[in-house]
Amino acid sequence: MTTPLTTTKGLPDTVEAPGYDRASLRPGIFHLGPGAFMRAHLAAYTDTAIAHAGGDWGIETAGLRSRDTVDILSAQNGLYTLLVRDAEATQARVVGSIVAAHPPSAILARLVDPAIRIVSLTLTEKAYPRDAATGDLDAGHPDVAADLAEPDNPRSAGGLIVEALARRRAAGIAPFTPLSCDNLPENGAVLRRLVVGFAALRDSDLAAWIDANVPFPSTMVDRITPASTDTTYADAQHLTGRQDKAAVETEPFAQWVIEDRFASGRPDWEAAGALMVADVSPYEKMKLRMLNGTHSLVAYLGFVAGHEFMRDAMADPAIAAAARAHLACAAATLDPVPGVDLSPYADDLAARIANRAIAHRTYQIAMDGTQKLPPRIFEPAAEMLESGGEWRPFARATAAWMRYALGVDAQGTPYALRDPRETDIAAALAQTPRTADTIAAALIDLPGLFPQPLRASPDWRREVATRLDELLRGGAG
Ligand code: CS2
Repeated sequence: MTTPLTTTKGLPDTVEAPGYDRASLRPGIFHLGPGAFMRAHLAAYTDTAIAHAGGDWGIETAGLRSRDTVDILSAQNGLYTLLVRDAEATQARVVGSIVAAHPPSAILARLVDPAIRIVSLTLTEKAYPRDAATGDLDAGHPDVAADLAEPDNPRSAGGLIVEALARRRAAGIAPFTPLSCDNLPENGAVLRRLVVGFAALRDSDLAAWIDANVPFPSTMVDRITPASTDTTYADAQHLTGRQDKAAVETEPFAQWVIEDRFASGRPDWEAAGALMVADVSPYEKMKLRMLNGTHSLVAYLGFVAGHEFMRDAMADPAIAAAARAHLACAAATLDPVPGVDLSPYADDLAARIANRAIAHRTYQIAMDGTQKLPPRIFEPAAEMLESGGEWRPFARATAAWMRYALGVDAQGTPYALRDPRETDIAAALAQTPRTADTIAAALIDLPGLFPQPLRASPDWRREVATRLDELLRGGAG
């Protein structure tokens, strides 16, 4: 039997190991959501930052609900292998920045520890319960309602952060900095609104204190990271000689842009290549509209055409051409982004999405469409409709999502949508004859999904229906 990865001693020379003494590393960050993305991104940046500049910035982590990854990480002393794949080779690196992994029940006490100075999050879009019309906290969301009923036993990210900050304030402990690393425009501002909104429903003094004392920097995070598979684990074992069930695989590219506002310090993430800026919003918009929007388009077109992986979808000339058109259209919605030329950026994105070395499932990206599409597709479409710019490629992406939302493939085999609004979608479609016009109308009229300018536009409705009709007839939309 192969030895599990529990120590960095004796790793082959070809494997990069942490460049610091792990035994003396103390925690400074608590990370909510120890999924593959965090292990490919924040933990890797922090590993490099500690190697360059030291500091007690070890990462403790937990999932809000599940302890699967946590148990594996604990058994491996926090160690895991990061595989970086490109066309030529796969490089293995063992990352050492995770110092402890906890069950959900331990989170609150750890967030109150003065050693924890940053609480970072990768929880996906649906962990930010917002009212679609106002952007304020959705106080009716079941997790929010449960945490308001029992504030000292919170289970949502917002409830945990508010209770931990309240306890720190009462004990005279400086606040930590909440750091959202999720794919939302102005993710720090969104989190701030939710946390302050939640606190206000409990105690207006607490809300005012958080507002005045806790910074919520926004970040743009980027690294294409598919869910790990048995191939990931087998390749990690082959390259390191250790068994590793927490291994992750990713692409060579990584980008992190962070607003430099921290209450109690931060690691030297610049040493790992992070860009510290005053305002992240131009970068975030660029990445959401160009990378993520094109990702969603290719995932939906690819999935309904029967492509399991993104790389195979991009090998289909009709889908690759649609991706190119989408990239150009998305770029045209952006204000200038400091230091970025959007034309080579678009070329790089097309190559990254098509990367043959990465097995990224179309079905993985297709999930949670109602959460992902508003900033990626609907908001730029609404802006372009209002300003007279090009918006048609956004209608194609929307139609591709609608085709996916029907929940049956071209052979008539059903699949799960994996979307928090799948019940609403099924109910809207249940009473609808299966024509493109009626399907498009039913989905555009779902409450709180499409921005008003799109709902009100006959041109938008017609274009979406036309594209959907093409897809229903088996074309590429
Ligand atoms: C993808 C992202 O799953 C998705 O919706 O678009 O996870 C994407 O891979 C990352 O944002 C890349 O940085």
